[in-house]
Amino acid sequence: MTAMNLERYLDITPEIARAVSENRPVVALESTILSHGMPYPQNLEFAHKVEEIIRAEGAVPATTAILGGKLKVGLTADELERMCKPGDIGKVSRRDVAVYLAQKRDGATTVATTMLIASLAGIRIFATGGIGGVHRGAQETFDISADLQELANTPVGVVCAGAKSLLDLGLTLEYLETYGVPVLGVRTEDFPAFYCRSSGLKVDYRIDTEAEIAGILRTKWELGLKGGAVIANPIPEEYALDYDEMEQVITKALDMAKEQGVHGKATTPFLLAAIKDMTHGVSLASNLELAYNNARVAARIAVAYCK
Ligand code: PSU
Ligand code: MN
Repeated sequence: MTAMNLERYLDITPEIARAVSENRPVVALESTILSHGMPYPQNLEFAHKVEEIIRAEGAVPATTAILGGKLKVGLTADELERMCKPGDIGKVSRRDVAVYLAQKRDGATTVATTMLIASLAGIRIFATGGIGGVHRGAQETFDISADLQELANTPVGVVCAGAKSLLDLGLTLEYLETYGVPVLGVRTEDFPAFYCRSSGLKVDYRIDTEAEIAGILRTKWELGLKGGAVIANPIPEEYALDYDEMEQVITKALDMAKEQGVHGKATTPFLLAAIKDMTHGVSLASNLELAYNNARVAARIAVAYCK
């Protein structure tokens, strides 16, 4: 995207703008995980704590959102609250961005949109929970998250705990391979399945240090290769959930979605909420912890990338 009049739309806090211009580490964060992925008020507590974790590692957090006709990079406490309180915040993927800006609607950024905004702001590293991917049954529904095309095209490294197995993780990895997106395992050979340390599938490369990951990203972009990377960081052992139990819950959630005719952009939030309800909040605790862990690793990669 060659952006003209970018300053008309991009609103970066002075702290983040300065860090980017001085080549100091910055980590982008998404807001769909807040508005549509977690309940209030746990999401607000999470939003602050995840930023503190990034700061403690010596990087600057940059939570993104679309507010008042601007692509926001860095949110005030009031703005974080706006993203977290139940209300009328939309879910903004790439296709929604121009509509939300032009109509000054307020929206939460998905992985795809956060990558887009981060790259416009000069930020290379982004921490989240899980990425979207190829949905089960995509052969029929064509439901493939725009996150994967963003990874194919936009130069941002995304630290995540893999993806939830409500997706077809095998097809998700095939898709990433086709589009030239490396999948790097953080101190693991296994592709993690969000709540579980392994999906039974393998990452492309196990990488043991944040510095090596930073070096791989640098090499990719110095070569002018477009697109990002999936940096798959498994949930800490003590918070991991049982794979077979989660599989049962997920299967039930998928059946409910089918019965109720849920489709399109509503699918992922519906499934996330159903899983949370069925696990009585146990999944929420795991979700919080894996995201903190991703923020910590992302900050370390960002620090190494700026050396
Ligand atoms: N997966 C999760 N938690 C999330 C999401 C996905 O485990 O919060 C969110 C992310 O913002 C991701 C988006 O980018 O859902 C994907 O939505 P879709 O499948 O509609 O592209
Ligand atoms: Mn979809």
